[in-house]
Amino acid sequence: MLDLTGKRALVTGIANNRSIAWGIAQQLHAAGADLGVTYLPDAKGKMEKKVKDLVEPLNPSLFLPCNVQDEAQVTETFDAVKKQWGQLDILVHCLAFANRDDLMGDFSETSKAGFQLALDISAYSLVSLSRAAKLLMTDGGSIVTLTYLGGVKVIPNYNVMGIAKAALEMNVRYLAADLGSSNIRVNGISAGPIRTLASSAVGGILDMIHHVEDIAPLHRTVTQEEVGKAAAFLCSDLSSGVTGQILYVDSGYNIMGM
Ligand code: 0WE
Repeated sequence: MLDLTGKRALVTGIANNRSIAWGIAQQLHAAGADLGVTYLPDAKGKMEKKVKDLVEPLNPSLFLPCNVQDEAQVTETFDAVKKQWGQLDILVHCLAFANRDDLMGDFSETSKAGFQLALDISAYSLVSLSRAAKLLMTDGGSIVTLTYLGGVKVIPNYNVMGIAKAALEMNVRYLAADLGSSNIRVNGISAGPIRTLASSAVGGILDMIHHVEDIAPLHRTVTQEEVGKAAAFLCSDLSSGVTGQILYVDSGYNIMGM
C-alpha cells in the first residue's frame, strides 16, 4: 500500500483549488504525509489568505511565503523547514511562469529578458530548491516536478515555456544523477492539458482539451487527482527504484503519431 505516514512533504505552487499542486497536496495528505505549503507572496496578501483557507483542512505544519526569484526567500523557507521538522522527505515543485506575450505569436520575437524570466522561475528554481532540500533530506528523499509535452515537441504558442520545460526535464536527469548517491530520487510528471489558473489564461486551451479528447487513447483529459496519485507514487517507497524519469500522465496522448 502507498503509505506516506511520518513523511514530511514541502509542496510549492498551490494558487487555487484548480492547481495541480493542490491535487498533489490532497493525495499526499490522504497517504498520511505531514505537509508544508509555500505560496507566492503578493503586495496585498491576497494569495496568502486564499491559499491558507484552501489548505487549512490538510492541517499543514508549515505555511510559508516563497518567491523563488529571491534566493533569500528560498533560504528562509528551508530554515523554517529545518526548525519545524529537522529534516525533509519530499519536495514537490509545481512552479512555472512566462510573460503572457511570450505564450503567443512568433517564438523568434522572444526577448532575452522574457527568456531569462521563464527559465529562472520554471527551470532554475528546481535546482535552487533541490540544493536547499538536499541538506535536509538526510534519510534520502523524493523530488517531483511538473512538466509538459511542449518541452519535447512543438506545441503552438507554448513557445518559451517549451524551452523552459526542456531545461527542466534535463534538470531532472542531472539532479537525479547528482543526488542519487544521497538516496534522493528526482522525477517529473508530464501532465496533459488541464484547466487551471495558469492554463485558463492561455488562448485556445479548450480547443487543446477537445483535441486530446479526440486523439488520446483514453479519449479524455486527466484530472488534478490523477496527477496527484502519480505524484504520491513517485514520492512513496513504491517507486524506490525510479529516478531521473518523466512519467506521462496524459491519457496516453504522447504515444500517438496521428
Ligand atoms: O505550463 C503550462 C502553463 C505555464 C504558464 C502559464 C501562464 C499563463 C499566465 C506560464 N506562464 C504563464 N503566464 C501568464 O501570464 N501549461 C502546460 C499549460 C499550458 O500553457 C500553454 C499551453 C498549455 C497546455 C500555453 C500555450 C499553449 C498551450
